[in-house]
Amino acid sequence: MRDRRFRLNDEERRSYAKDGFFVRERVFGAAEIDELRDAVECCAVRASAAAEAGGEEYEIDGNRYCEASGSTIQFEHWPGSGTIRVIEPFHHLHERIDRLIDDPRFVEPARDLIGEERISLFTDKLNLKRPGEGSGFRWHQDSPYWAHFFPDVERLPNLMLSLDDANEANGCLRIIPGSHRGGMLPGLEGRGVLGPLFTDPKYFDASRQLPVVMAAGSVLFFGASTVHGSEPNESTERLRALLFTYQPGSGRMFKIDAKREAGSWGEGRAASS
Ligand SMILES: O=C(O)CCC(=O)C(=O)O
Repeated sequence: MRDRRFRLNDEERRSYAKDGFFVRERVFGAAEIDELRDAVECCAVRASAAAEAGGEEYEIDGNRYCEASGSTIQFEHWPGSGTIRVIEPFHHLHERIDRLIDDPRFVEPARDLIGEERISLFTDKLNLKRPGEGSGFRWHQDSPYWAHFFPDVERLPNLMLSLDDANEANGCLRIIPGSHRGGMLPGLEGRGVLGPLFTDPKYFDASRQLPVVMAAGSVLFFGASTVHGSEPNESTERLRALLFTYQPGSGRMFKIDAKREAGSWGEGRAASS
């Protein structure tokens, strides 16, 4: 049964088609956000412990990564840093986060964006930007990372829940409105392994960038080809966000060899493929 309260309205549909994104303010209340903050901090502790216990360590373009506890853990870029920047996926590290995948505030708009009743999780990420050390992220689209695995990239909407007030000082996400309309854009050539996956600034207009300033509990919806990036967190405040990317039907997850249907608690849980 669909929960009609959370379905897309006409203006949201128009914004997503025209600009490649829209925001719903304060979808989650303060008490829930507190609970989710505790859950994500618990995920970070668990991921750190798993990495220290002996994950598979490697570097890409000088940045430290570790495969541990079923996640790719990316550390801050400073030499020797043990501070986690990104965990992908992370939903399996805490029951509260796993349950959130089925929340109608995510599932209902995601169904509308995908245009299908039956949807599943494609991937999920925890982005952590700690005060004074959270690094920025260069301009990129998500579609080039995913296209080899799931070519119908325009049907992979990102839903990003901000767990803290996001503003320019703490390095909120920045978006180039309308940049998705050119589809997958050329990447930067000859700049390391990740270079081709960062979007070549010749192909979009960086002067049109918008900082996505939003209150804790708000959700940003943006497409896989919407060019986005961020500046470092130079403030004294944390910035934490969780992202769920959904896909049509019952597909295999991007980084886990299993399927996780969404919106049908009990039937849809991590059934092995
Ligand atoms: O964490 C950020 O500031 C940017 C994250 C991002 O661009 C992404 O998750 O694709």
